[in-house]
Amino acid sequence: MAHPLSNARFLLSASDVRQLGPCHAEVAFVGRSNVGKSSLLNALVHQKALARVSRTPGRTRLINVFAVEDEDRWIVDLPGYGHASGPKRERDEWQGMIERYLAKRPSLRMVFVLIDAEVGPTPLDAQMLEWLVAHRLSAVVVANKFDKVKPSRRETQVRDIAAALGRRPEAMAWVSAAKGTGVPELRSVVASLLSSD
Ligand SMILES: Nc1nc2c(ncn2[C@@H]2O[C@H](COP(=O)(O)OP(=O)(O)OP(=O)(O)O)[C@@H](O)[C@H]2O)c(=O)[nH]1
Ligand SMILES: [Mg+2]
Repeated sequence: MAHPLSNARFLLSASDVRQLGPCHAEVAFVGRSNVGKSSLLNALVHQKALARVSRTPGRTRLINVFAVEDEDRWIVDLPGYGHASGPKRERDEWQGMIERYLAKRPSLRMVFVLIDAEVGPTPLDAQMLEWLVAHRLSAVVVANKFDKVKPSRRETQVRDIAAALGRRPEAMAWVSAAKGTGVPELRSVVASLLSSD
């Protein structure tokens, strides 16, 4: 068998959930702008530039859909929330776009909520997690940029972040999209979510 998630390809971009047809299974990546959603997605699918990576926060402005294995098994890269720049009306539009997508996809099996492992969860991250719980959606917290946490601080940081979110550290993913730490484990989780019936 080929490596899991090795044949991902771009399927379409949408500005509204209503533009998406049905699919069999999908998982989505959400998180603050610049937290590394696109980078992590590229790392997970073994491609350098499938999802666009940017130094400019707020770059991914559309719902980007990638197919893995079959046409109807999707990984969805969502626009980042909480960037400071841009008109408020535009920011509200993106927030609405994300929430409508999350609320309207019965095939959505898991939402991966990325947080910055160095910064820790922001109020907006906590709000997103509460929103997901209120809407009965399954979510896994993925702490990315773990490479930026000094090795001597990692243990404390893991404990503090998990405590702040009221989650068990083992139930979270601790990864570095840049260095590849934790990526194979997360890849297996994503692959099994998408491949089951
Ligand atoms: N050190 C480090 N940098 C990272 C990591 N992951 C992403 N980055 C960097 O963080 C910046 C933002 O990455 P993106 O993948 O574009 O972030 P995003 O969440 O998709 O951003 P938006 O699309 O704007 O919401 C880029 O400069 C990446 O190179 C990581 O694990 N470690
Ligand atoms: Mg992005």
